[in-house]
Amino acid sequence: MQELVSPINLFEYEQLAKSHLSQMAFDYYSSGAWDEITLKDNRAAFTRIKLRPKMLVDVSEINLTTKVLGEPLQLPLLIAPMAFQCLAHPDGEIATASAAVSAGVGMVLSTLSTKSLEEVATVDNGLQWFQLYIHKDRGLTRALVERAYTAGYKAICLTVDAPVLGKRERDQRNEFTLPPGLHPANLTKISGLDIPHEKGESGLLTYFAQQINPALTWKDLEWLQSLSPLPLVLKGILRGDDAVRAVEYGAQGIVVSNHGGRQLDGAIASIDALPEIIAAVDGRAEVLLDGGIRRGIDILKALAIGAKAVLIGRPVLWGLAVSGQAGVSHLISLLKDELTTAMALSGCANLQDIDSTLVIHN
Ligand code: FNR
Ligand code: LAC
Repeated sequence: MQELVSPINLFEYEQLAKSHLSQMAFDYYSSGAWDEITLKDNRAAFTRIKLRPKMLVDVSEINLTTKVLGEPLQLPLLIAPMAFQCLAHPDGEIATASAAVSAGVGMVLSTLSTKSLEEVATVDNGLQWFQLYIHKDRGLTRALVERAYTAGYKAICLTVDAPVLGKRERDQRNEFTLPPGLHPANLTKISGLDIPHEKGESGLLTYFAQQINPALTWKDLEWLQSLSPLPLVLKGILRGDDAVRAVEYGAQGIVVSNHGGRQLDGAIASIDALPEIIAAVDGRAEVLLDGGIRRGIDILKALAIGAKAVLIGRPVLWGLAVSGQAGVSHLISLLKDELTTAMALSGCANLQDIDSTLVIHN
């Protein structure tokens, strides 16, 4: 097949990225848990939502700027936390953060980044949040939060949908581990923790089983909040009652997410979970969404249902694999263009004009 020289949409980036990645890396990035039902449904659910555009509106100027937890963004977009970005490109999370800062979008850095949180913070403080995995070792967890605060991260984004790692069978088959020279940089230096090579199993799954605290409950949020003054965002909420509890426990943000279909297969598509959560939260926290965002119209639909902004995951890894920072920048500009066009065609000049009357489920 002829190589796509310059991808014109996010799907073409994925196609092109395949040839830049090892099978182990591509499988780790792309896969979902078990039968990948939720992974596919995250996309399919968007196609079930139809738009009801408004006509004869002046859309000569489209304004995409917004604020998330008080920080300005050039468009309602953040880059989702994703582990091990140096598998895609030697610059890894530094390239991603640089692209995010220059486009004026947010970025959430994974606990399991392959560049340290301090290095990534030097790229400067756009809207950078630190994604936390609470380890069994409380001292280690405390140190991570304190380091994130000292380095200037603006929020702690606690992932709550991974008490154990979901079963990604391609990773099991590949005996996923990191190649020589790559490490979870935030952990290796201070505690020597690394991703093992495990016969017949994903090394990441083993890492989770050994290191991540599966006994975490709502009560632990008080302890977490005592570690720093940073606002708390909970990532991985899929029910209205959990969203209400998140607010009661002081979360300022909620990311409606099923971890890109990588945790509980069969879980509801994130966009299908959004209406219940928007109703339950009732404006008391900012609600974001990730999972299956690939087009500007997907962002439009999420905003119409009530999300403040969305996060994109895998496409960023495809951009990184194809051409590092430039690839991520280009990919963000494609989405921005698509959102601009989608808003113009829907009769929305500002994000505030995007309301629930714009969508219908069928
Ligand atoms: C993830 N995700 C994730 N989430 C998290 O909280 N901490 C993490 O370290 C990771 N790591 C990670 C690695 C890879 C390779 C992927 C693809 C995803 C989940 C991520 O933040 C997000 O929820 C989904 O990727 C969003 O779905 P899409 O945009 O990939 O469909
Ligand atoms: C993943 C973990 C690291 O989804 O969140 O691979």
